[in-house]
Amino acid sequence: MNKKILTLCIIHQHPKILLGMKKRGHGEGKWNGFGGKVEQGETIEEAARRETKEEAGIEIDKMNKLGILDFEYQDDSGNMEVHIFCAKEFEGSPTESEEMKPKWFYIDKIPYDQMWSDDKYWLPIFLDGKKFEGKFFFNEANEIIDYSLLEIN
Ligand code: 6OG
Repeated sequence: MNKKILTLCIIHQHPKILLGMKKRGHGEGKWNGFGGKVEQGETIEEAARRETKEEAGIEIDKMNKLGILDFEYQDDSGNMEVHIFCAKEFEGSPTESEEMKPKWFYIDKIPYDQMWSDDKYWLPIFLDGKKFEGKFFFNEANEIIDYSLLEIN
């Protein structure tokens, strides 16, 4: 099985989070954090910083890894392990890129109906500042067929 390692970074400045509308590729038309594949020769944290800079034009220094999620597909083709980071501070101002259009959302107005279907399960734990680990199984229509999710102390 060939599992890709990816990052996902959400800026949380209470009571708001910064998300981006994915303009192309995997997840197009969905709001999500910033992130992508870890490249050879970089650490997972370096990849998280690079992707956030590329997609939203902002620089992150301190960040906290809150979650690791496995996404598995029936044919194993798109399986991934996603490392989810929270950052409170950043430099620069969020700027639209070719890939993402950033926007702030109040945490009581998160657009779950325009996000990946797993997000409504783990994002509330993330917003509490808690750590979590989980696995989501998707069918070919990108629907969740099974999942497990654990909060970690
Ligand atoms: P590129 O392939 O564009 O990076 N991603 C997901 N995020 C959530 N919340 N749920 C999913 O459910 C996801 N599948 C992928 C990981 C893709 C970006 O999208 C995230 C990366 O940040 C299936 O380089």
